[in-house]
Order: sequence, then C-alpha cells, then structure tokens
Amino acid sequence: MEDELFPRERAEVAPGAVHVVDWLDAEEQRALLAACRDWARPPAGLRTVRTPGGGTMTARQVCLGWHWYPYAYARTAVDGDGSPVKPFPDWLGALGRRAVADALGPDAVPAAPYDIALINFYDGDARMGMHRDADEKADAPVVSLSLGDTCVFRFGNTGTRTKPYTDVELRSGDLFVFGGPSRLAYHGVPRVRPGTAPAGLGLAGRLNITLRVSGL
Ligand SMILES: O=C(O)CCC(=O)C(=O)O
Repeated sequence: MEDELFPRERAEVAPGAVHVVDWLDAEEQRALLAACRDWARPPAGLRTVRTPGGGTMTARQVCLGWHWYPYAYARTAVDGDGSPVKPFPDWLGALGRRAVADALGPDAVPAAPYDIALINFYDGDARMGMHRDADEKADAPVVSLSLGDTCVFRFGNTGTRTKPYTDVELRSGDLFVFGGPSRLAYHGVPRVRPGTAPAGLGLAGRLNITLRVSGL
C-alpha cells in the first residue's frame, strides 16, 4: 500500500482520540499475530458472543485478564467453556502504555496497569455495531491495534449512535487510542475489506486487539 498519492498521516479524530498510522512494524505485527493465535486456542479460546436479545456478534472474540460478556466482566469464560480467562501478560501492558504515550503524550498514561485485552477476529462479512466501552470502572484511554485486513472504523460522539461520526480506515499495524472527552464515544466497524492484509503477514481476515484498564 505504498503507492498512494498522499502519504497517510497521524490524525486527531476527536479531542482525545488519535489515529497513529503504521505504529507496529512488520516484525511486531507478526509477533502479535503469533500471540493472538495462541490466545485463540481453547481453553477459554475464541468464541461467538451472544447478546441478551438472542443475536450473535459476527466478530468472534477471546479475552485476556478479564472475560467480557454482554455487559459485564468475569474471571472465567462464563458464556464460553467456563474455563479461567487467560492471564494478561506484562509485555502487553507495556505496549499499551507506550501506545498511550505515543498517541496522547506521557501525561495521559494511566497510573493503573492495563489488565484487559479483547481480541476480535473479523472475517470478510463480520461487523461491529456502534457501542460504547462502558463496562469498566476506570477512565483510562482505550488502546486499539489492528492486524490483517483493512477496515472502516467509525468513531462517533458520546451522546448518540448516529451522526456526527468520522470514518477512519484502519490498516494492519495502525494504532487508535481514545481517552479523555472521547473515552465513552460510540464506535464500531461497519466494514472490513477482504484480501487487503499485508502479503507477508499470513492472516486472512482482521484482528483487533483492544486494551483497557478494568478498575475492578
Ligand atoms: O475492531 C475494532 O476496531 C473495534 C473493536 C471494539 O470496538 C471493541 O472491542 O469494543
């Protein structure tokens, strides 16, 4: 994707919400992908999330540290195989803090450690509806890393699921951080562009790794 007329640039999409392009290099992406493949294995591996209304999320998910299910956290995969959630590794927390420092500056790095990772896997048809990350008891910035296929990431406002919003293209290696006045903004993924992952990565589909501080 180096043939663009204009180079992609880092952008502040909303106050406290910053898109950093190409944050992970090819080697870092491969290493994170290998870790995601391990985490996706059972027990407490990749699962389909069912919503209370009887629907299913099209992106499949695995969690580290705390297991998210609609709409709370547990220490076991209560809506999966019931196994204890896999531990949240220190190196991933360090990556999260570095991401916040690079995107929002050193003063925005939270005092409390990152202790939740949600890893979402999207095939070509998967989507994620507009929602807020509101089940945590801490206001630390959310860190979002993308691997594989490009997606359209819709970043909205704190009041409604609808406009105004900004559509951002997230590519493999991109970082998106949202905190401060944007911490509770609605966001979602209306589209994945199949077949757009970097050739050397070895991933068909898209992975998103979202890091949060639980405050639990
Ligand atoms: O896949 C993405 O980029 C967004 C994921 C997300 O919004 C979430 O896990 O809450």
